[in-house]
Amino acid sequence: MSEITVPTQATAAGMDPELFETFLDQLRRYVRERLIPAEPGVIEANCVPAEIMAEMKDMGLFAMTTPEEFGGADMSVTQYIRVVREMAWAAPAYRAAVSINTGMFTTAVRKGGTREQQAEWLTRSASGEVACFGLTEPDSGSDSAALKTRAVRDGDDYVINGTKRYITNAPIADLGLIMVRTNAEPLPKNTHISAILVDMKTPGITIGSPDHKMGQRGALIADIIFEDVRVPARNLLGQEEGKGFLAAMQALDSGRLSVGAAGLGLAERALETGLRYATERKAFGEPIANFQLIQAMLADSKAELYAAECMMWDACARAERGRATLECSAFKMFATEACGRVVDRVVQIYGGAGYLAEYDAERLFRDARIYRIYEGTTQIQQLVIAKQMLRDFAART
Ligand code: COS
Repeated sequence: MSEITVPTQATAAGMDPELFETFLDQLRRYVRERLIPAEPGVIEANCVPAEIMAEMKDMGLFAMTTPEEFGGADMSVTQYIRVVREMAWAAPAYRAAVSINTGMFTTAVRKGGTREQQAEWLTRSASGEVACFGLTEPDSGSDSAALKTRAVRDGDDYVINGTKRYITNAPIADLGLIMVRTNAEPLPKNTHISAILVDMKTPGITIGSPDHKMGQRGALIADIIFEDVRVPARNLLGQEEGKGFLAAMQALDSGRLSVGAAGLGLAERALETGLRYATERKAFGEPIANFQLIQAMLADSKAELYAAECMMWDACARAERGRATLECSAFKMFATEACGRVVDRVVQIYGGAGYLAEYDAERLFRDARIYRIYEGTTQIQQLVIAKQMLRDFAART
């Protein structure tokens, strides 16, 4: 399967539409015939096997959103998010391995990096060097602007000290975009925060042991500890202090589309599983799918996923036209909450079997839970949406 490659004939609106649809069909087959059957090994070893990582690199999955000039396919937002949704039918570990590169890392470097930074770091990211995105810390999650990791200028370097927490891909990362405080005191619009590109092999960086999580085996998260880590000042994103919060928020808009699509894909798979079980399992002498209370759960799930899919198309189209913070948050919130309801109903349809580890329903239920939390909790999405609504209201009254 690894001979599939992302074609690189990008147009102004992303990849050539026909080539893209062909690629998406091939990817769907790769997910069904290669990634899903390999899931037990991912779960057992708690990592994506090296040969699958190599295949995903060869296929160009790390380069989907990179501009062509830096070795990528330059997919549009819609195309990329449709790929994420397809990948999310398989265990979340596969998407986690590529999506920091293709989502938050590439978005931030494309929007905020200098040309030299883009040439170096986007090329490395596209070639499959795994990226991580360091925002969260032990004492700052939702309140990102309160982060404490310091970067202090010293000659031609910045010296970084601090700890990042729950960082996806930290144990396997080659590249990092790390949010740091370049001013001890808070500044207006959070301009005390800067972003810095870090080679993760730099002396002074220690990676904690991978955290034990509720689900999503193989998607690794860990602490990153910086102790007097010297990074060339030319690695400061945009070569300007104070741009880090903006870079993080723009990257999170993209990350929220990706998590919304991941929730949608996982929920679609769960519903397919539930539908099959309902037609095969018999009670009172007939398939349980014949019972209207089972049908109600199937129908509610289908309707919610249809709504989430419509939001996905619209939010992506808006993000292609400009800033779409409200819609990215609304899609992420709705799709991941709907995903939570769907996986819960699927466990219910399975009955007692749904509580057993040997059935997919139990694992999908656990894997889904984090989608309502990372890249901003549902409650943070509510704040983002309401802030934008109140601002728009004030502007027109
Ligand atoms: N796009 C462009 N610019 C943005 C932006 C976005 N999505 N979000 C914020 N900004 C810029 C704006 O310039 C903004 O000022 P104005 O709104 O006055 O124009 C400025 O940044 C400050 O933004 P804001 O006032 O909203 O910052 P707050 O400190 O109030 O923080 C929240 C806002 C809480 C929403 C933010 O900290 C957040 O998203 N937290 C959650 C972090 C998260 O998702 N973590 C999960 C893991 S990270 S991988």
